[in-house]
Amino acid sequence: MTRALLVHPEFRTASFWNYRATCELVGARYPAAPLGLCTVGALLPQDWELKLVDRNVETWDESVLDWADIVCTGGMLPQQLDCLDVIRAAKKKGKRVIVGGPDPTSSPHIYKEADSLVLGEAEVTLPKFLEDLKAGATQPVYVDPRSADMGKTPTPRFDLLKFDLYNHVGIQFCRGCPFLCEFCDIIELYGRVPRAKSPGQILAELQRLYELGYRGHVDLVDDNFIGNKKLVKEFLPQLKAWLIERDWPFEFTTEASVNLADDVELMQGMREVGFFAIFVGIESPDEATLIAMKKKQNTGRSLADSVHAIMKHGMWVNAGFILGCDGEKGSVAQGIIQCIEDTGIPVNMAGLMFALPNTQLTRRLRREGRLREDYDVAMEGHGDQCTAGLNYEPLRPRADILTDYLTVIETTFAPAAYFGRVRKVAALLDSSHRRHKPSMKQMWKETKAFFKMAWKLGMPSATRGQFWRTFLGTLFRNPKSIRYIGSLCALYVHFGPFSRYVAGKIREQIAAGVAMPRVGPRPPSAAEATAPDPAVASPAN
Ligand code: B12
Ligand code: SF4
Repeated sequence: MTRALLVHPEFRTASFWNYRATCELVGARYPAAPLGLCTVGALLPQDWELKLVDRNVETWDESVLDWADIVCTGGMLPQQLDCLDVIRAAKKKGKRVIVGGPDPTSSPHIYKEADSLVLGEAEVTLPKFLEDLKAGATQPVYVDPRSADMGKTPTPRFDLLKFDLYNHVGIQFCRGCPFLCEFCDIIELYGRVPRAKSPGQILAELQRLYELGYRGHVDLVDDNFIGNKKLVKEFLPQLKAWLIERDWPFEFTTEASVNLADDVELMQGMREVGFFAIFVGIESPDEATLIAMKKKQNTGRSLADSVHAIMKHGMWVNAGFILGCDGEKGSVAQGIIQCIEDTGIPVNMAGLMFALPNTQLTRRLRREGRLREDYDVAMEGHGDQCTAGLNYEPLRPRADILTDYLTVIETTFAPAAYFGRVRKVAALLDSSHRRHKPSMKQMWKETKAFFKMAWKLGMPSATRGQFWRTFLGTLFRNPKSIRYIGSLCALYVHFGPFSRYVAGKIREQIAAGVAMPRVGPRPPSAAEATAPDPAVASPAN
């Protein structure tokens, strides 16, 4: 019997979504479970013996490699350094290593120490690798231009997870997005025609989680959950019936484009099944900038009205903002700060533009000679788009963009500003319909978390007044929303120190005044060179 070790590399550096300090309040060690590797686990021969080690949540003992015949690893860009360490450790022990996932797919040249790169969607490329493995003749690289038929994706091997170590688990309804944002790698990796699993498949996945004893927060990790509204509208009533039969074991979050606010039926449907938060890419309040980044779906609307409409349907909104885009004509700080205030979004992931490998933006910057030579190489101490952005020569002076960013971070994450926005959410968030009842175990976890949070936020003078005003105010005025407002407060245990860390790093960058080296000699990788332009290759549905 073949023994396969699935290793989820560590996110080593501080980053916006690495909110471990908040997870620790509820006894978890990392926000999200590794859904990609659970899916790979389900695609490997089921008579193989599998073990999953997530380096974000467990202590690594290299001897675990001795057990394995084959090591499967991979992930996203912030996991690159750790992934390379895993590959080297496994190779040192003479193990066969296969690598996959979004970063190896977009930057395969970085991972060539592995025996085989099984790129793209494993549903498409893994079968050929397994066939070759059986025949004793594996190749160094497996690529396939076809997209996976989501109707055939198996239920991920959730049984490999230790649920208590995570804040939530993910499931995936669809891949791909119909829009055309210039900086986005989703449409290159997964195409512009959203491909969805059938309602039956998703319900089978939820059933599996249910049988394994998991309860609570499930994140639908779709790039854009409403990419195909028709499919979602067909699915939601079936999900509701399933939840009723099992007395509402789960509640949900997801990512969606802001045009969700235009569809009351859809928001109503999501509210009825217990969605409580969604992430929306706002990017910029400035229409010219949005048009320059090809994010036209965000133009011609009041962003504040759209966000408030979603909140009134029981879902708080987290949002992304980007600074440093080519379309910016001057300082953008005040516009973004005003937008964040008007929309009342507490968790705004304001970041610097980052040219991800395998995007229209990256190709354009390369053509224009503005891309940094090592733009796709993760470096020790570099984080995400908050501290390692602008990996190219921007049009506006770099120092101006960094100063704008510093102003946005310091203003919007100051305790009074953050908690003020949480209070706005508390005033708008309608929780009258909620049916999910946390289990006794969850309630006990949340009670303990409250005391830890009260210690961390309710005692220090910097946050004391804001925290108690927000928490107690909600308890009196909108008690049904208290769990959710409590979560937003708890996130500040991470975002408070993280925003100060980012501000410090940006100050250092401004002081150093470093201009990034101009484009180097590296030609585009095979994946970059052959990537079809999404605008041409896959028309939106
Ligand atoms: C959910 C999600 C998150 C979550 C949780 C992720 C986690 N588990 O920790 C959060 C919010 C934390 C997150 C954060 C970030 N994310 Co993210 N995230 C996603 C998202 C939307 C879904 C991931 C997922 O579960 N997919 C479903 C599974 C089934 O797909 P998969 O993991 O890709 O696995 C498939 C294949 O890749 C392959 N595969 C995967 N692993 C392996 C291994 C082997 C051996 C093989 C053979 C195959 C294989 O097989 C699987 C089945 O086909 C993806 C986009 C996407 N559509 O995937 C972005 C994505 C992975 N994130 C990305 C990025 C950039 C980030 C951030 C850096 C910035 C950001 N967007 O906020 C941060 C950094 C996080 C950190 N801690 O530092 C990029 C990665 C680009 C790259 N080149 O690496 C993606 C592709 C999209 C994007 N632009 O945001 N993310
Ligand atoms: S809306 Fe834009 S950024 Fe979001 S997934 Fe679609 S194309 Fe990418």
